[in-house]
Amino acid sequence: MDSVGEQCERSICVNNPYLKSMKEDILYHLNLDTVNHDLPEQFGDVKFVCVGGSPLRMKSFIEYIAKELGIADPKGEYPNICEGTDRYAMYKIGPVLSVSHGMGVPSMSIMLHELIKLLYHARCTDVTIIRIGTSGGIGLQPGTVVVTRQSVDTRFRAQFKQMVLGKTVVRRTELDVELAEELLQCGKELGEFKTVIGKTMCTLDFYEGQARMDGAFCSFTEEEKQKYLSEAHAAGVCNIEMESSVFAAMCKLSNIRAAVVCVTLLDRKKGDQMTSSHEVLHNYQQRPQTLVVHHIKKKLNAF
Ligand code: R2B
Ligand code: URA
Repeated sequence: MDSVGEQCERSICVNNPYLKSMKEDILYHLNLDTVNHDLPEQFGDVKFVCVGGSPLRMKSFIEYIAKELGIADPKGEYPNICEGTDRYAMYKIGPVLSVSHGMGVPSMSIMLHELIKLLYHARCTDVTIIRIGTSGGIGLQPGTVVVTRQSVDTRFRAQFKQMVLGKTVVRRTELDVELAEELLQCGKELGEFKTVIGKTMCTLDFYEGQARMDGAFCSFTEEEKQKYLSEAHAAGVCNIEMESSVFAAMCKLSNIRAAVVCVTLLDRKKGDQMTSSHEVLHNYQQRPQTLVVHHIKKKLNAF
């Protein structure tokens, strides 16, 4: 069955009637295409995709999960599948794909268009995709891991606005409830750090856009900042980052079970700058990986 534009239960939905008639599809920013690569052969067994901002972090993630699943490469070699482009990095081990997405909504969006088509061309089924990342917390102890229930915009609405032909298209940003609860449960089982579930606010900027007063410009007072963060907190926002909205919206459109798991690096009510040591920050960044690896191991053992 061809799933272009059709409702599909277990497979990847792409909703683009023009894809069908293309002789070749070039996934430009991933340096892959449908003519020179056998995508079903190379990627058909993918069940879990983990995405995160930094290429280095996504390389260390694949090394870590390979070890945990007992399928580590004896030579410790994990080639970057997207070698030849420095836009994104991609690694694969068994059913797990690890992909970097850069910083911000546009970078995530470009990567996701091509990743979703890649999974579609590869005829993958039952795929789960999880963003592992960092964030600023609101009223949480730094190092707390937040599983996102819903990504919200800067007015705390569960929506993502995409401009198409100069018009605003509004898309929903809820994430998979069951998967979020399962990940929360994994946090409890591990018992190594605090894990909570809540709303995540997605912004277009790290500085003024996240009510920071330490950017090159600042157009508001400390009092106004605190008022805004308190409003966000009252609306159920636990943390702030920069990609979850488009991630949630696009995964929902393509029928992929999706989750966002971000560690909080600081409490934004208490400050703006990253004052923790490099070591502490590194330890925090490991936490979403630990949680997600635990989840994947549980799922694979259940098969
Ligand atoms: C979290 O961290 C990055 C900014 O430092 C951004 O990609 C995000 O969402
Ligand atoms: N990433 C963000 O987007 N904001 C923070 O405060 C920390 C990490």
